[in-house]
Amino acid sequence: MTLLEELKWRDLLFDVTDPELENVLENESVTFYVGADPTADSLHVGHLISYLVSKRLQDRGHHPILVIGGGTGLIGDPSGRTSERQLLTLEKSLENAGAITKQVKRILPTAEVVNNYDWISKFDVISFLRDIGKYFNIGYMMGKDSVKSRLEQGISFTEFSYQIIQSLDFMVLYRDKNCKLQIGGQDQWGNITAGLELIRKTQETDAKGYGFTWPLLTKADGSKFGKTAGGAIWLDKNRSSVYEFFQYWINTPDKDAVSFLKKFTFMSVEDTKAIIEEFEAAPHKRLAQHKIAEELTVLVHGREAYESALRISKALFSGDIKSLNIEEIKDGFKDVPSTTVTEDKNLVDLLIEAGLASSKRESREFIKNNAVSINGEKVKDLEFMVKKEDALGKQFTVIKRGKKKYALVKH
Ligand code: 545
Repeated sequence: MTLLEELKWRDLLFDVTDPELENVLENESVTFYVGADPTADSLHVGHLISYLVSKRLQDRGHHPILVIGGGTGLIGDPSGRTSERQLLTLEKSLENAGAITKQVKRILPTAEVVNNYDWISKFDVISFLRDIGKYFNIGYMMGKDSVKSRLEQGISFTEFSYQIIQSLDFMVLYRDKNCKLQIGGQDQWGNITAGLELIRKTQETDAKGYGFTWPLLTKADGSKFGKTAGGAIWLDKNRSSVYEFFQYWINTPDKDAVSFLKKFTFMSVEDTKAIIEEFEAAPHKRLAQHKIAEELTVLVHGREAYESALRISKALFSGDIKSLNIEEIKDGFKDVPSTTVTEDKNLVDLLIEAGLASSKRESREFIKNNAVSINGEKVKDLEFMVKKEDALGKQFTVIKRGKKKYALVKH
């Protein structure tokens, strides 16, 4: 299977600028690039795809350049957006760029990472308009989806000019690093092709660059990829804990599992097909979801963090809370109802306070029926006191009611 055939099979190929690219990628080692604008101080799972596709190319012997858009981020890409962006300050753009650089280096440790602020900021307005602007036709620029779709609503000259700046990047990388290929999501097609035009017009006559895009990520039920009720799933573990990240993939609906398995894991096509077969024969075992969660968590957060997330999820399932350390308890119980107590408390009252029972009578019923455990141990004593001195790390008491209702008591 050629690289492009494989991407196609994985549903990672939306469009290619030139069919010849397929042979080029089979016969040469190609330097390519993908860009990301530092609009936030962390990537979220929706941005992962750029680096996963880059990894696939790298694994086949091509050389990635990861462009962090410290410069373009100051302008604002109108692609795929229905309204004007809020401008980032220079400080914020560069600070975010630094944070994102660290993240992408962890995913692709051997890739070259550059910040386009380094060259874009050196342009003066006269050279920009004379040496670059002269190659851009207004009609051509207005024909781009990103601009056309915004004409009614309004688009500033700033965002209108974005395609020129991204084109300039491609030209600079082509000229200075022999970078022949730019990749990106479907929404980047206009920017990528504008860059190819600029290369064709400014570089020597046989100059030739390529581009390809992948389709926008979707979910079978139409909900937004990468988002939960609690918001986006970030790659920064201080924003989304490793356990949340892991859990996001574990919770992949069966309907999306095959598609995610193909897009997000690095097993060979053959092995992936075998997993798909096993998954489809017994979807309740969630083999596909586990593979996705394992590979992505290890890739983004490392093996140890993955093992910890797995331990949390097993402990929550089995009720063996004592096997967790304090950090794992914080992560694992972040989203369960919690209550803070300043003194030792009777369990009957605490069940109500923690939202696990609606009356004292109900509390007692649960306890009598053997349905309540404290830190993983069943409690049958109606007089049971929940004490700080018995709390895990003297900080937390985990109450479980029935098979899977949890509450966290903070002392
Ligand atoms: C900048 C300079 C270049 C080449 C590309 C760029 C970035 C590009 C762009 N890309 C998107 C993006 O989102 C914000 C990331 C938050 C940290 O705006 N002009 O930067 C997305 N990109 C990944 C995919 C995308 C795209 O990062 O290409 O399609 C989403 O899947 O929207 O020289």
